[in-house]
Amino acid sequence: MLRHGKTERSIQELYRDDPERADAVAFGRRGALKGTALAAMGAAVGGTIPFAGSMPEGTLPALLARPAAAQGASGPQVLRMEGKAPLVLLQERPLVAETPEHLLDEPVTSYANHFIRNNGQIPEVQTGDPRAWRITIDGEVNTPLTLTLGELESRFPVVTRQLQMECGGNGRAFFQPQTRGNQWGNGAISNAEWTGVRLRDVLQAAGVKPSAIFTGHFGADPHLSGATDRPSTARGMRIAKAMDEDTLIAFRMNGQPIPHIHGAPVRLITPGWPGSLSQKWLTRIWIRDRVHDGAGMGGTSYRIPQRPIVPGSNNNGADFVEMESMPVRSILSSHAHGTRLPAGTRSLDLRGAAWAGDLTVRAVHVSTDFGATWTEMQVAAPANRHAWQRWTGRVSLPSDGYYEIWYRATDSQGRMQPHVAANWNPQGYGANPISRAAILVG
Ligand SMILES: Nc1nc2c(c(=O)[nH]1)N[C@H]1C(S)=C(S)[C@@H](COP(=O)(O)O)O[C@H]1N2
Ligand SMILES: [Mo]
Repeated sequence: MLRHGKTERSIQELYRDDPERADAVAFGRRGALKGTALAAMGAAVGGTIPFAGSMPEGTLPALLARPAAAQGASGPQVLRMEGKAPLVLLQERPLVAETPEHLLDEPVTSYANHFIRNNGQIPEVQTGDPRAWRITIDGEVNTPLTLTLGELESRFPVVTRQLQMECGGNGRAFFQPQTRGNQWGNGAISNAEWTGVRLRDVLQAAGVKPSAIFTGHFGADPHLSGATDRPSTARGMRIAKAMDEDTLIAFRMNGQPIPHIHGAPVRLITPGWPGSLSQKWLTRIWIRDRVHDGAGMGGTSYRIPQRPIVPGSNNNGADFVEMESMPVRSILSSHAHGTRLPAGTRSLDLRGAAWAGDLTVRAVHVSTDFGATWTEMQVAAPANRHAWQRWTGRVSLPSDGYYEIWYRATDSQGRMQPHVAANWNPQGYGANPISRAAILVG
């Protein structure tokens, strides 16, 4: 915290409201960043800055500028829930918790480290046989179906896949100006192993009519207000994505029945598209002859501008488009942001993951000198389509001091994570800027 006038505000808050002022308060006038300004910055980050010469002017060191949620368990509030790691609690009601990047070090995301996102209340835990749970497929189909979980499992081929699920708002905290919604860092992502049946097979059994263009999803979670006639969320997708062989009606996560908080006993998994399309506690799929108009559809909900709009401006989203495949992103999982390493450490073995919605990741690069030079990492192939890709690599450090690990991925179409969050939109979707983790040596 930093004294500023009569009230104490965090440098993050000040930076958000008035970045130039924050920069001046923190470091004095930067100019060429030498002499006292450089010394002040070094004092603020706890070490000399070997690559200060290539630091972009007007940028706060990552140690001070990264969103609270990205700073792991030192952040404001920690989730306390049985079997769960100390995730960062972003909201209690509805319950929302982010996984700090360094806890995403497992190739397959465990229950303990899986993020949580709810829009409504958490439904009551079901008693009795989960195989009796029913889902309905209706609307633009020849034969509406009501199937129990037991029937789903016995009638259709059962598949197991590692699938990324990422909240549409992942990275929201990187937007300037701030947008409404949970201030996610990069941790609203998982790559669990899901077992279920293909939605496509079930839709084919029902017989999709030519008039079908969209799905509409419903779950058993009550609206946050408790109103029983309002679904907490009811999103939908283009039929083509519903017909993708990786879009599953899932009933096992990592070989076990799906834990309650993650949608027991049955949920959708729609990998690579906004996580909101992975309906938990699934009860019904309504096949529509128009773009679905349920809760969380239309306007600025999960919709993004086709042409950039003025950041911070009002817009009703009328000419926005649905957010579909998520943009390329990388995480660093080997070192927590803010890690201090022993004096004399001269190289770092780095690890992380990267993914790009329906696409794959072509490359991951890391810079330790504020982007002046970049080192290419090794990127493994995905375990299967729509799984994330793990990356590893080594960087060397010339001396003790304050470093930032900058990491960025490039997708299979050559699109790279941008330097700052781009295509600002009112509800903050799709922010995927290059990430910066602070590391102190000595
Ligand atoms: N029924 C229901 N399904 C839901 C939600 C919800 O609030 N209710 N939230 C969605 C959102 S926004 C996301 S990002 C994912 C999160 O899944 P998780 O809590 O298992 O991580 O679930 C989706 N499915
Ligand atoms: Mo989400």
